[in-house]
Amino acid sequence: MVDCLFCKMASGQIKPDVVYEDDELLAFRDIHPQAPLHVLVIPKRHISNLNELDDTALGGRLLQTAARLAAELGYAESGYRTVFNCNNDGGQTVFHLHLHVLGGRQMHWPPG
Ligand code: D5M
Repeated sequence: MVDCLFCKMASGQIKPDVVYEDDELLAFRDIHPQAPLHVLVIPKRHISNLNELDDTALGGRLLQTAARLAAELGYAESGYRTVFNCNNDGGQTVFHLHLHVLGGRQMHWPPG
């Protein structure tokens, strides 16, 4: 999608701080980290948000990649949180599907 920030990252036009990449997925550090670990895992193909995710295998790979990265970066045992924000009430600001992976501090419930 022409004007999508995360599509530009997926195509290499904009270079984020990448922690993982394969043919289908990209993971990079959030520019405004909300925790010591704050990584976003995205599909390279444009999907606006969770409402538009029609590929269960891709959804599974997003989740597995988040868990694997959290483990590789040292947060499996202490714990971490994964979040998909969807649309206005969900707090979504970038309309390209992304899975937040947050760790390194105590998370709270309910979330803000
Ligand atoms: O989360 C969108 C997230 O995207 C938010 O946590 C900031 C992050 N973001 C925005 N611009 C960039 C760049 N350029 N690099 C890395 N991270 C970025 P949402 O769930 O839509 O509120």
